[in-house]
Amino acid sequence: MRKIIVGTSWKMHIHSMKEGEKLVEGIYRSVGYVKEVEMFILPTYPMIPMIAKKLETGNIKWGAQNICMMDKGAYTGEVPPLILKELGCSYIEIGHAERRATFGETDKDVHKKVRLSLEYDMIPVVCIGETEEDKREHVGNVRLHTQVLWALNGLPIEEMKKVILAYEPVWAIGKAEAAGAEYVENIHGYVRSIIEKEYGRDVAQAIRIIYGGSVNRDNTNLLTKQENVDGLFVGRFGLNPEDFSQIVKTTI
Ligand code: G2H
Repeated sequence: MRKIIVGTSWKMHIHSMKEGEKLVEGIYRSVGYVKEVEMFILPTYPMIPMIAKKLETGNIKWGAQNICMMDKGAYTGEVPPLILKELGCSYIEIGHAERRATFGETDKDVHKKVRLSLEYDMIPVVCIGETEEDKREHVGNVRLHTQVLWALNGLPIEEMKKVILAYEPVWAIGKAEAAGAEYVENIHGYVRSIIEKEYGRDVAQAIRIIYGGSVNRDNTNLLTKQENVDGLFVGRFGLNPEDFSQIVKTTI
């Protein structure tokens, strides 16, 4: 039985510590003690210690929106994974479409980051998803197949089961509406079938596949009713405690 998980990435939408404090306090007040759903917040790096303090008690975990491919050395501007672990991060977002497009992150980079996160005992939340162009050219499934195999390639089976895949079709990110529930269910089923074919049924049934891309309080109901949708990854529409808690509650 896969536990439902709802996470939110604040991306770079929260522009000050004060704003971050207010938001995390509101979220904590409204869903901090929900037990039925696993929850996490991914703020920007400098906010992590503040978030960790605010979420010390209760059931909401936290993490980072990225991790360095290397764990130490002369890498200006990067953050050592051990520090993320020391700050209590439980989840690491990897390979978001914005990072792939704007910062040139490749499948190979994603793979290195997945390994490093697991090595430091943090759960990788690996974003996968086809672009608008992939969809138009009918190569969306090929894209997903490649991304899934790169993410999981060669991991020990027990480690592999910890990975969370976040299906975020690039064409549905930052839009008014999420992808349709039936479409999402089909893709999640396909992703699970890729895993089953490569690594067996046990792993395929254990890995959680969540949906992200313009999730809002009005479109979660149908999405989370789908058999292969194990949770949600929320962006803009979770930047308000009311909305985030509403989204969490629809998954229970
Ligand atoms: C997609 C999502 C966050 P938004 O990246 O998972 O962001 O809901 O703003 O499209």
